[in-house]
Amino acid sequence: MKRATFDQKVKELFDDYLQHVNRKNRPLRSDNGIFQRYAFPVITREHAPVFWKYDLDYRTNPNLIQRLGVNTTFNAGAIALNGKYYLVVRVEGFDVKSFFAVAESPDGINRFRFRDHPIVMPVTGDPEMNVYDMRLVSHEDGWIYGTFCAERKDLSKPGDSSAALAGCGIARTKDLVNWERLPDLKTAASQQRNCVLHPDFVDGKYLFYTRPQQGFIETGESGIGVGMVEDMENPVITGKEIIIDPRMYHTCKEVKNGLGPAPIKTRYGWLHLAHGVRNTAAGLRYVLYMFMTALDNPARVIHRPGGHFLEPLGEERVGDVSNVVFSNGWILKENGEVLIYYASSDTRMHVAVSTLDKLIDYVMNNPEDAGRTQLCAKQRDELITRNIRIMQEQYPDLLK
Ligand code: BGC
Ligand code: BMA
Repeated sequence: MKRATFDQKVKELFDDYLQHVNRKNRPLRSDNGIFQRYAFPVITREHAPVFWKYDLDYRTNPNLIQRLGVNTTFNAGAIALNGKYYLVVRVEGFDVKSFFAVAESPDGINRFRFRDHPIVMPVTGDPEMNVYDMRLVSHEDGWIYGTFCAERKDLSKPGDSSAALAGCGIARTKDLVNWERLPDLKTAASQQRNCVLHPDFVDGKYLFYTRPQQGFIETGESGIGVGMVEDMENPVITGKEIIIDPRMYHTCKEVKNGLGPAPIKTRYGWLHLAHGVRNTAAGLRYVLYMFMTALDNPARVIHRPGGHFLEPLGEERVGDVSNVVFSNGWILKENGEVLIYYASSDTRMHVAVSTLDKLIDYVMNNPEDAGRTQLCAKQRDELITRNIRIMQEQYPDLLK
């Protein structure tokens, strides 16, 4: 390529990038009264800066070839700091290694831009193969903690190139720039994924939501658990983890579940967002669901609306790992709005916007799963009967 063409192409790459990150998003009409989806994802791989992928030196890359591809940008932790909105995104290269990178937006919906440099996360004495799915929490102790999955090869099974061990990595920061790595969480279970730190001290201790599992993929008789840690510099769950939200036959969490972001405190209880997984002929299907735990005991579930909260729809259904929505970040704004960040199909980030009031109403007043088909049909039939009476009395025209 001639030098002039090279320069022109570089300029085009930067123009395309800017056009992409500056595209204004717009809300879609809500179809459930609970949240609004948005027309476009908030972060895609096109948000990765040009200089993360290309070698821009004409001498070493005269064909302007992409040297280090970015495959996906998904499963982001979220936090608001000093009036700005931050996502710590799981960025996966073509090499199938993920790393974390901070993206900043002025309003939490538009113009998310990655900082120039990704996080080069410090390692423990046993460096992991991969890290992913960070939960960010601003803890009462003054630190911002990131808990994430740290995955290593399972060396006890040398013949199996897929054998791996998942554990909970922990790092803390004040500014999302400098990260201090702490030892990985120690628990009785051989593997852990989806570990989340509760924002407040509970009886002077750190409370972790966990998801103990028997194998790398198989969770065993598990679910969302809770365990206590005394010292974050020696994070050991002593005693048994209690399962507070078990997976359950014939529900959206039949094969697996795990907590999403750290819960939000409300007047009525702790609001939780989680993912549930069902196995189907087309593979695993991931949806989001919600529940609430007691203010005086975050391990006691007090409300569990039946069914899922958000499912992969339309284009969201297709991607690197299709039929998946996953959330590990949300932000409560001062005006009571809640920005729910979710990734679709392990590929890109979206936002759904709700309010604390609507989420509380949803969690406290939507009915629980009635338990089996006949009772579910009856539950719906009762709603229909009540509605027909209301329609006869108040909207007779609608009955025609
Ligand atoms: C992947 C995760 C996935 C996990 C279990 C990991 O190697 O990076 O995205 O959730 O395997 O399938
Ligand atoms: C899980 C998660 C995510 C991912 C999902 C679907 O086990 O930890 O990383 O979104 O699988 O592939």
